[in-house]
Parts: sequence; C-alpha cells; structure tokens
Amino acid sequence: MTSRTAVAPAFGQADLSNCEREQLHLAGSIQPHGALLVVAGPGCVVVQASANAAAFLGLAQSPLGRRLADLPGDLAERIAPYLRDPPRLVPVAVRCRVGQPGTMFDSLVHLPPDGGLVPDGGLVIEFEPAGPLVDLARHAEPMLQTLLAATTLQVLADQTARIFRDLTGYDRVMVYRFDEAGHGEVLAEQREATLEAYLGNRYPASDIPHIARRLYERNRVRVLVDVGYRPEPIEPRCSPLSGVELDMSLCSLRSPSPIHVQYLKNMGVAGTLVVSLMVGGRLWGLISCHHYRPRFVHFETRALCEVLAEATATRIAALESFVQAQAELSVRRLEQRMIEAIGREGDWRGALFDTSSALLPALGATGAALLFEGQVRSVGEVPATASLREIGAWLDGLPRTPVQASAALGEDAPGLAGLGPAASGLIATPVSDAPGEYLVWFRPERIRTITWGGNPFKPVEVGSNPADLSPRRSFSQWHQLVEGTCDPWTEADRIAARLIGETVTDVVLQFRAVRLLIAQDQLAQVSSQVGMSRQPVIVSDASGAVLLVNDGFRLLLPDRAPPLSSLDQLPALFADPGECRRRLDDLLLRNRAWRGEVRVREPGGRPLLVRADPVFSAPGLVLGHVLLFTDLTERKAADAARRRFQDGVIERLRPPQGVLDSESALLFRNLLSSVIENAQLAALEITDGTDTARMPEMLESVRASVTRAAEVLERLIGHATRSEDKY
Ligand code: BLA
Repeated sequence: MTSRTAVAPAFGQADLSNCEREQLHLAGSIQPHGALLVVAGPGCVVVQASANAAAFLGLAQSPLGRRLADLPGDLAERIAPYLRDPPRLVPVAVRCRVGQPGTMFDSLVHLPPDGGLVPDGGLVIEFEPAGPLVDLARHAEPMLQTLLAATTLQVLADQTARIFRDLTGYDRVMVYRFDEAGHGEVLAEQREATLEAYLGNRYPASDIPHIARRLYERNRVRVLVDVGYRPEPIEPRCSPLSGVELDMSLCSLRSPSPIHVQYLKNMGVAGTLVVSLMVGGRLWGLISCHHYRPRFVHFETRALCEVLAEATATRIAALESFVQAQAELSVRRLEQRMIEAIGREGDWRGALFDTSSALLPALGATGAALLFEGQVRSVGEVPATASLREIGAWLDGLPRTPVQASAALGEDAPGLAGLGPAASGLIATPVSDAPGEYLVWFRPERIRTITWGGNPFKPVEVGSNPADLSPRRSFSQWHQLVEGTCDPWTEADRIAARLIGETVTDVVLQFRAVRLLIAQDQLAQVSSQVGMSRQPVIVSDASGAVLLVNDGFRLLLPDRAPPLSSLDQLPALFADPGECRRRLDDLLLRNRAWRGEVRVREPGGRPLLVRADPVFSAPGLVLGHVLLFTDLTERKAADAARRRFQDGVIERLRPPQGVLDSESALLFRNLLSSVIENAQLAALEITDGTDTARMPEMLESVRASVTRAAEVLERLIGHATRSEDKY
C-alpha cells in the first residue's frame, strides 16, 4: 500500500483506490433542496450556515452572526423546548415559519455526534420545504400488520418492496441483502413496468465501501434528490468555536460522495432513497429506491419509512431464528434415537446412519461420513475411504472450531486430490476432543450462473485520460459461470452441523464412559479418551467409589478442593447440599436417573446442569454411574437477557408524559403496539431458535429496534400534531 492511500482522503478527494476511507461524514456541503444552520451559545447565535441559507429561508441578509430570536418568523420559539436536552440519536422535527413572507419549513434539530466532546460543538438545524402530513392512522397500521403477517423471507421482502413503492412513489424499489462477503443480491423488486428488471442480480461488495456501511448503521434513511445537484458549501467550513469541521453523520441534507453520484449517473438514475435494514446489530441489507427524475420525500414519509424498516428488520430476525429452531428440533430427535440405540444395540452409530435418519436432510447433503476410533462409516455419495481419512488429517491441521465448511474444496484444499464432483464442498464438525474424529457432510458440484449487475471484476473504468477513473459504466447483466463449487453452506447449515456435532459429542462421551465401566481391561485407553473431554464428567462404580474425574470437572472446582474419591463428597461441593444428597441417594440406592441443576459452592460459582444415569450390565445389575455436567452460565445469561427484554419492551408501551395530546397518544399507542407485537414475536423465535451464545445480542438488537422505532414514531406524531395545532 502506498503512503498516499494510507491516509484517509478528505470528502470529495477520494479516488477509486482509496474510497474505502473517504471521510463521508465531513462532507462540508449539503444538497440544495434545503438549508443548514449551526447555532451555539446561550443566545443561539448562528456560527455556520450553508451558502444558500439566506436565499432558501427568504432572509434579506446572511444569518451568520445573528441570534435565532432575531430572525423573522417563529423558529426560535418553536425549537426552544428542545434546547435544554437536545436530541442525539434521532433528530426532532419541528414545523416553523422563517423569512419575510413567513414560508413554512420542516426543521430537523440535532446535536452533531461529537457535540458531547467538543465544548459547545453547536446545535444543527436543517430546513426542508414543509410537506403534506401523512395520514398515519390510515396508512401506518395496515402496513405494519402486513409486515407482521409475512411467514417467509421472500414474502416479507416482496411486501416490503410493495409497501415502500406505494408509500414513496419511486420508479423502482429493491430489497437488497448482503452475503457474508458483503456482496449484495436483489431479493425483491417493484418497478415501473417499462424498466429492465434487476431482480436476482448480484452486485460486488466494492460498490458500497465499509466506511459508508458503518455510516448507514447510524443514519438509517438517506435521500439523494438530484444527481445533477450543485452542492452548497457550509460557511465557514470549520466551526469558529471548536475549529473542527461539522460531523454530518446524522444530517439529512449531507452531500453524498461524488464517486457514488457518478455511479448513479452511470446507471441512469436521477434520485434515490435508501433505508438501512439492521438485523442482530449488523447492516443486513438495504431498501434501495431509484427514480429516473429528481425526487424529494418529506420528513414525515421518511420517518414512516424508518419505522417500517425497523419492523421489516425485526421480522427478518424472527424468520431467521425460526429456521434455527427447526434444526434444533430435529437434532433433539436424533439424540433421543442415539441414546436408545446405545441401550438396545450397545452402539449409537446405527441410529445415526440408518435409513430413516435425518443426517442428510438436516444439512441438505448428499453424503455423510463419520470418522471415529480409526473407523469410517458413511451414507450416500462420499469419496473413497482413503480420501475420507485424508480429509480427517486436513481438518486436524485447521484451527479447531465447532464447524469447518468449504463450498469449493478444490480451491480451499488443493492438497486433497481427486475427490470428484460428488464432493465439491463439505461441512465438518468434531465429535470428540480426540484428533481425527469428525462427522463430515458432502454436497456435489453445482455448476451455476451468477448474474451480476455489471462485471464484478471491473468495478472501475479508465476513461481516455488515465486520470479519468469512474465506477463502471455498464450495468448490463454479466453472467459468471461458476464451477467446482457446491451450493453455499448457510448460517442455518452451520448451526445444524454444530448442534449435531455437540449432540454426538455428548453421546460419544456417554458411550465411552459406559464402555469404561464394562471393559475394565481397556481401562487405560478408554479412560484417557473420557479424561480428555472438556465436558465435565465423573464415573463411579456401583457403590459410588469414583473411578474417574476428568479435568473438565476439576476445572469447575476451587483450587483447594480435595480430590474426589467418592460420590458422597459431591454434596459438599454444591450450594444446596441437602437436595444433592437426596438425588444421589435416589441414584445410588434406587437406580433413578438425576436430571437437575446445581450451583458450585463458592462466590460466583457456576450453574451446572446434571445428567446422571445408572449403567446396567443386565436388568437390575448395576455396573456403575455416569455423571455428565453442562455449564449453564451462558444459558443463564440468555435468560436474564430475555427478562430484560420483556421489561424494556413493556416500559416502552407508555407514551412519553405530556408531549402528546390524548388523541395522538392513542395513535402512538396503537402503532407502537404493532411494533411491539412484532418485537415480541421475534423475541419468541429468537429464544427458541438462536443458540444461547448469540441470544443476548440478538434480543438486545430487537430491543434497540423497538426503542428506536418508538422514538421515531414519537417524533413523527409529535411533528404531525404540533403542525396541525399551529397552522
Ligand atoms: C454508496 N453504493 C452506495 C450505496 C448503494 C450503492 C446502495 C448507498 C447509497 C445510500 O445509502 O444513499 C450501490 N446502489 C448500489 C447498488 C445498487 C444500487 C449495487 O441501487 C444495485 C441496484 N462505488 C463504486 C465504487 C466505489 C463506490 C467502485 O461502485 C469506490 C471505489 C463508492 N458507494 C461508494 C461510496 C458510497 C457508495 C463512497 C457512499 C455514498 C455516500 O453515502 O456518501
């Protein structure tokens, strides 16, 4: 990397080599369909203004240096209530009159994001033409209910595109989803009949730099009114108080990057409205609207777009979690059958590989193989045994993770020769902590064509003059023939593979522990296999004398705990020794299995799930006992997150005190209850379906979504009622 590209280029100075770091938030100018003022100090003196401010607001002279209260109109009076506690995240919207003829404007008031750091960084006021008020009572509720009723991602995306087109009137509306690599795909589209379809097209990640994606996580709705616009500079460019440029991250009027403007011109688009879809705290996709003539949408419509996008995103979280819940259900059935098979046949492998097993359908695979204790078992289309062993060795060489997946083995593992088209991709999960023991699924090659909206390998074009670089000019479909790959492994596939891997690992441990009891002659070998497991386990003989405690269990206990020689010592280790004693007696004296929770007796001791079973050599003849423990710390954190979610969401149902009159408070409550219904449904799916480690984060993001939607709704309804009252 050259030193020139290592420096973050200023706004408008980026070229196609360093646009990843263009300072988009320091645009220093606005689009001319509005005007911007920065006011500071107790007198609210105008310290910065867009060059068009006087003309746009109908003032005889520049507002720079004047107090808001001295400007003609009712601006100062109208925004006074917000000066004490200015909004940071979501701007407040106020309708006001400015200028001699008293023209009406919608003004958006907010603090710049760094306003807290720079002493008196100023308050930003953006002015836009006042628009007609949206009939929220009539439109918003049915739209929210439609989104809530969608039962698949495709239906949801289609409905979202339809609703956005009805609401905004753009020529084309697309729902655009990012994949793991950041490439985008048009999932749903509504368009003017005469336009070429973009549905199904893919666009390379390089079309939207990371720095822009991060900005869109904060500023959720962007409008570019006219690609042919002349930017109005902010004067002076740096604040006379702080000496720094205005952070325009939250500004609706911010000038977009000239590179992107060129891109849209190349595409033939004149105006855009783009709304972020945030799922699980990440930018999942965009709702991208194109118009072929300049187009402006008023604040109220944009705010409604933001609320609807939150609803769509929340519904996406719910639908994605539902897929995971299904996987979990089928894994639980598989586990049951394996445990039964141990009882019946003394082995669990049959249950995994019999014809009715869910092993292949669970992963949409055409073959699967188990590498276990030096043996190989398989079902369906798999490579030859020697190749399977090579795959085991290759997996041993990779960093140890719960799941390894490749959709292009030929490329990812060139050393694995000649696997053939039946195994173009694999997904693998360890079934024990020993090397070489895996469950592996295979998918065959699928030669397919990806349709890109323009050549993805040429995001950039050089004009006749080498300095004349431009984003690509051609957006005609570009077909890429992809060979040597299988259908991609999805997040749901990874979760299913991991769940099955964890389940089989448990079963393997149980199985080995049982064998430890039965095959005393192999004690050394088997006990080292059990001992190696990270999952805590204790094995005792029929009388309760401990035969084995592994490191997994010892690690749970305080350092000074004495070595465990008998199960009778267990109660003293846990917080409720009486209950533990009773369950142990049931196990040792009455051969009753023990399922329950205990907590290690020490400050901050871990909560554990206990699964203890007697092992029989013949009916009524007990060989010994196996006690498996599962650390519940993560699950408890997830439970706490669920409770916090419920409390947080219910808290939100109350409309803010005194801000809204009774009629609008009722409207607020009605709309918010749809938003909350949506969120609670999502929370249900998330708690059922998401793995416990990600659950707190997913719930938190739904909660953040509700909070944000509530805030935007409040601003929107506040704007509508205040505007109606006054004018
Ligand atoms: C931004 N590029 C964007 C945005 C989209 C696209 C949606 C966000 C615009 C917004 O939120 O307002 C791309 N738009 C698309 C695509 C479709 C679409 C793929 O409608 C498909 C139908 N762009 C390039 C290259 C660079 C680049 C090569 O093609 C840089 C080297 C830069 N794109 C770029 C920049 C932005 C951007 C800098 C940020 C614009 C801004 O917010 O200021």
